[in-house]
Amino acid sequence: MTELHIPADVEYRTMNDNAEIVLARRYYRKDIDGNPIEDATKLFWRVAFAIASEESKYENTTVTPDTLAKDFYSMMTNMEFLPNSPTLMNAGTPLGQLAACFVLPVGDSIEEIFDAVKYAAMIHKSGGGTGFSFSRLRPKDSRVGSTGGVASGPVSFIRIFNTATEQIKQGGTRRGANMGILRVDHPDIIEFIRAKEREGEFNNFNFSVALTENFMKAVENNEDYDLVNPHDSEVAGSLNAREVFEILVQKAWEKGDPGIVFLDRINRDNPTPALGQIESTNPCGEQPLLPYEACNLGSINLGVMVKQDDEQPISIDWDKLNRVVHLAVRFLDNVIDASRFPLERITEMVTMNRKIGLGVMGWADLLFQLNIPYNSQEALNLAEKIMEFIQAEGRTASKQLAKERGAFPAYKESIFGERDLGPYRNATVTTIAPTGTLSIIAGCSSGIEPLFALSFARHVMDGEKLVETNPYFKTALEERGCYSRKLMDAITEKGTIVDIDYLPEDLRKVFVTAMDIEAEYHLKMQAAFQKYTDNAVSKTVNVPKEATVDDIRSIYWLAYEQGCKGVTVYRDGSLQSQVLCTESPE
Ligand code: B12
Repeated sequence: MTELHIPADVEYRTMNDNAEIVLARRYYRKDIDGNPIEDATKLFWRVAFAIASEESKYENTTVTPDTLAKDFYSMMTNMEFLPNSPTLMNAGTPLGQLAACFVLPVGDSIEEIFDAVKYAAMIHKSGGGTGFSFSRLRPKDSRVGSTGGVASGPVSFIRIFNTATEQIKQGGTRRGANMGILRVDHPDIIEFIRAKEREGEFNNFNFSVALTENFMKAVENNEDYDLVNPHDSEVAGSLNAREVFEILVQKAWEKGDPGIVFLDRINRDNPTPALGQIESTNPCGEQPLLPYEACNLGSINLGVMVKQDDEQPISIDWDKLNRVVHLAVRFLDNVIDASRFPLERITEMVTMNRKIGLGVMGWADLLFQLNIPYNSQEALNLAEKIMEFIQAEGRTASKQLAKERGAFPAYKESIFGERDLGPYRNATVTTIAPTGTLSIIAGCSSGIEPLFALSFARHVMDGEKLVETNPYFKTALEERGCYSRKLMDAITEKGTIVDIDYLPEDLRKVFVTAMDIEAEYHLKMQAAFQKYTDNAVSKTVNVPKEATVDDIRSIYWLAYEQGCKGVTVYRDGSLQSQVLCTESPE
């Protein structure tokens, strides 16, 4: 690789310790002996330069690539916005695959199943995650015409996808991630719901049951519903909807899996129904896509979208947020042009719709600074206000790009074209991702999640332990004269301060953690952001160990009532090996 020239006026940047560990292990380019040949400055300049260079192919552009590269660089190194991991890893490199989310179809034949395994492997190698619906596969034990034998059924084939994923360490970076979806009316649904009973099985998958509105009504009325064999569309039996729902809830209570997705709802928001139905999302649930579609995401760090004038209290800096939204939309649209996909079919689908997914991270950090408890009506109102702003400005930016570069090619046959809403450059603009690694790099709270704990250990990258204490919390304690080593030890053990009654009441209200927050507020927060998000919102409702099966049932039901597109739950301690734990002080 030729050495990339960094202009003299590009400021050198260093990262915080945890970010540096993650970047060094997973993101910096390496030589053949595995030694890093990049630092943070080089990495971000490589990305900024590669993405800005795409600008030169548009005649009507309103910006120059050089200035744009510097703007992109500042936006990323100031941790105002970060693109998804494959863009950070691969922009400006020969691989050049920059999207995080893919959905692949799985057809009902050995050839089609193994094609999907192969395509998934190619995507995982480049750092992307894959979602599949297995609903087209004929059920277990049904006849296979060509051989006279019997079929193995979806669950058995998913095992092959899981094993293949296990073996591909994404170019030495990370293991692949998958979403496996099965419709609730598939005859093998009970086997699917129970598939993750044994811990460690299907560990490279998130499982979700695709619930239909008909099914939810049948649960409500305690009725039976039909199971349909996808191979011949014949009714293959029936089950009591309430009983199926109960098993689903019970399994989610036991092991955190399966989650649920509402397919009818997702398809109601499908911007291009003429191109096909949506049958799956990406691994973490935030990005519904058509078969063979891919999407690149990026997240704005809300924690730094604030200002403090004179002696005024901290407030949201709407001008800054506006500037970053517009710049980020241009960035993500350029990523589509810069990206090279492992399959021609994917390139075709991506360039037809040009979907992008701009979202947020650092939401809990923002609330801390504004002194607003996560579990309050005020926080819900602010969530709607911010996301409405981002969606509206994001669409304005996409319209502006359409003027410069043309609408997305499928615009005319899209719901926007039919309603004559004016051309957009992108079929979708907003998505809220979980931002696992990105939030570590940006040093902020992840996605729209509350803090897991005020001080906690993350067990990451097979053996690395990153201890995190929320900086806003530490500052607040210091300002109020409450900071002491003894208190910090107590907090590291418990993770929360709600029960530490000698701390000021207002601190205990504002600095709430995932486990302090009533499940209802987790859900309402997801719904508040979903209201103004084109795609979907990734959220895990984290509940304490003591949560009951009834609690999980209420969460799933509320997700349905609140208009969410899906939801995932996790009860603390329900898996023996956990990623996030509060730690006893050593
Ligand atoms: Co997950 N997942 N996940 N997940 N996942 C999170 C880690 C988290 C914290 C989300 C939350 O807010 N609750 C919880 C864990 C709760 C806890 O520890 N207290 C969680 C859970 C509960 C699950 C599921 C049970 C489904 C669910 O949400 N109910 C399943 C279980 C998987 C299994 O059977 N082992 C699940 C599945 C997944 C998929 C979609 C497969 C991907 C992981 C695959 C991949 O990317 N290669 C996934 C992701 C990406 C995440 C996420 C969003 C980011 C992880 C990350 O990149 N970390 C985090 C949320 C977050 O951190 N914001 C949740 C940073 C990098 C640097 O560290 O060590 O490489 P890493 O990360 C790896 C591990 O975190 C591992 O995969 C990561 C990538 O290789 N992993 C594991 C991911 N999830 C889980 C869950 C468990 C229990 C274990 C042991 C490992």
